[in-house]
Amino acid sequence: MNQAALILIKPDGLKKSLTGNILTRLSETKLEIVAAKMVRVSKALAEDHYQHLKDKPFFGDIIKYLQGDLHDRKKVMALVYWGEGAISKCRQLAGATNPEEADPTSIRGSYGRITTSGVYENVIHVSSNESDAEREIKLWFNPDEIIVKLYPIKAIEEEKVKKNTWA
Ligand code: IDP
Ligand code: MG
Repeated sequence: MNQAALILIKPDGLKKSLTGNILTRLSETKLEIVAAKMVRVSKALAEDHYQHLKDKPFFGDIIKYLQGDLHDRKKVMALVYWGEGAISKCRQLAGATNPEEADPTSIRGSYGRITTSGVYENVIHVSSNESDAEREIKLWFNPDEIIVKLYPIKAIEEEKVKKNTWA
């Protein structure tokens, strides 16, 4: 069954210049990339993204991590991978959450580390299951930014919306 998975190349992945390596590894899945963009992550977006961890002692640290405060790289690359078994295929390549426990040939095993303050810097986010993927994709992308129709949409008319265009 076709599935969608949200992938984030986190600020440490960008700072370490791993974008190409990570995308090459993910291309082994033969999945299709149906959305991609660079995002400057607000505190609200980071907190929404990690809402399931808000009671954990490391919550504050992972919010700073996703916002790029730990790496002087205030951006992440967000992508949607789509195809048969997308979530398990991408999570398999990503490896375990703890980079020290991840298969050494996985993306996290190859490139992740644990900081001295205990944050798992694991270079990539992959959605855990279909309901998380839907929630996360809707958080990070508007429908028009995704080239396939993943979830139901509705048309709304907005009046007097101010937006930038090319000068
Ligand atoms: P996942 O990214 O493998 O789905 P989650 O449990 O959703 O794992 O955790 C989100 C992120 O929070 C992880 O990718 C990692 O960066 C960080 N994290 C999770 N557990 C710990 C921990 O026990 N110590 C430090 N950081 C953690
Ligand atoms: Mg998770």
